[in-house]
Amino acid sequence: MPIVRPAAPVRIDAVELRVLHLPLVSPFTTSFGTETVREVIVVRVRTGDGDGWGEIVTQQAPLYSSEYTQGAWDVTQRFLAPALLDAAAEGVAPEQVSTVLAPFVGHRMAKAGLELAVLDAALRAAGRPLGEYLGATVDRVPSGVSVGIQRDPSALVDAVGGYLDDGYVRIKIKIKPGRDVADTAAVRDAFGAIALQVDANSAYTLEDADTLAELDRFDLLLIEQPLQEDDIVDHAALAARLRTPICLDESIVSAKAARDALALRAAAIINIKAGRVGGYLEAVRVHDLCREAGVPVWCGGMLETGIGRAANAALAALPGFTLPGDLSASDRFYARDIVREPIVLDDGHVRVPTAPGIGVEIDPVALEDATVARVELRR
Ligand code: OSB
Ligand code: MG
Repeated sequence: MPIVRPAAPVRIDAVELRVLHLPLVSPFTTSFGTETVREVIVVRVRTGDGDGWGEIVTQQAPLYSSEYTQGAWDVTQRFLAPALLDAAAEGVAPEQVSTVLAPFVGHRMAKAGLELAVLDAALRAAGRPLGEYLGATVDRVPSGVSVGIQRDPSALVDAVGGYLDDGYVRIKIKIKPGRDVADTAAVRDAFGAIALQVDANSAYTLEDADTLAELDRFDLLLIEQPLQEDDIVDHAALAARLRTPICLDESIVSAKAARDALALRAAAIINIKAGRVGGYLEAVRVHDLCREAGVPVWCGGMLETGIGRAANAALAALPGFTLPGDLSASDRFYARDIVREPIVLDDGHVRVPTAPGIGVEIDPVALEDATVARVELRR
C-alpha cells in the first residue's frame, strides 16, 4: 500500500556526514572480493526539532555496484546535500526528498541515506515509528543470514552450523564459479532440509547454464543474481532452463526496473534493498508492485550498522515480505554496533522497533570511535 499518512515537513539546518570504519568479526568473502572492515557513511540531519539519522550503504570499492564510499562522499557534499539544504530552508517532507534529488542521475545509495535521515527526523518529531509509517503489519520478522565463501566446503559447514545454532531460520551461501555445486552439496548433506539459498553476485554468464542447472537438485529457495546487473534478457533465458527460482538483487535499481524484470520473466522473486533503489519509499513502491503481481520479496542487507538494520526490520514487516531477509543481528558482523540497542536475534526473529523514527538511539562514543572523517554542511 502507498504511504497512508505522510509526515510533516522538517526544516534542515545542517547535514553532518561521517565515514566510519567498523571492523568485521570475520572476513566476508563474496564472488567480488573480501572485506575485513566495513567502510560506510552515516548521515545526521539537524533540524529545529532534533536530529535524524541515515546510512549510505556504499562499500569501499565499486564491486557490487558502481557506487562506492568516496564517490558517495563527494557527490553528497558537492550536489545532494546542498540541494536538500536549499529545498529544506522552508521545510521538506520525507516524501519530497527523492524529487529534490531526482535531477542528479544515479547515486541511489547516497540519496537513500539522505532520505532516511529526513524520514527519521520527521518521524521522531511526530512521535511515529518508521514501521507504522511504512505500513508494517507484524512486530517481528524472521531472520536469515548471509554466509560468505569460506576456505573450503568443510569450513563452510562449520560456519553454517554456528549460525543455525544461533537460531537463524534461513541460510544464504555465497557462490562463485568453482565454489558452487560442491559447497551447496556440503551444506545440504550436513543439515538436511533447512531453508537454503545461494547468491552469485553476478559471477556467471549464460554459458554457465549447465553448471547452474546442477543446483536444481538441492531444492534451493532461490538463486540470487547469477548474471550481470544489466542481463535482464539473459536472466529470462536462464530462468527458462532452471527449476530453481531466480531472484534479482543488483538488477533491481528502481521500481521501474522491477516492473520490467517481471514483465520479461527475468525474476520470480525480488530482493529489496532500500539503498540500491534510492530509498525506503522507493523500496515500498517495489514491494507494492511485486505484491500486486503476486511475486514474493525479501529484504536484502548491505552489512548495515544499527541504523540501517533497524530501518530494514521496519521495511521487512510489510506484508509482501514473505521470505526471510538478510536481517541478521548486529553481532553477525560487528563486535560493537554504533547504536545503544544493537539488533539481537530472538527465537530466530528480529524485533521491529517501536520507538519513533528508526527506533534506535546512536551510541555517541561508539560513533566517535568509528569515525575516520567528518564534515558538516550548512546552507
Ligand atoms: O549481494 O546481498 C548481497 C553484502 C554486501 C553486498 C551485497 C550483498 C551482501 C550480503 C550481505 O549478502 C547481506 C547482509 O547484510 O547480511
Ligand atoms: Mg545479493
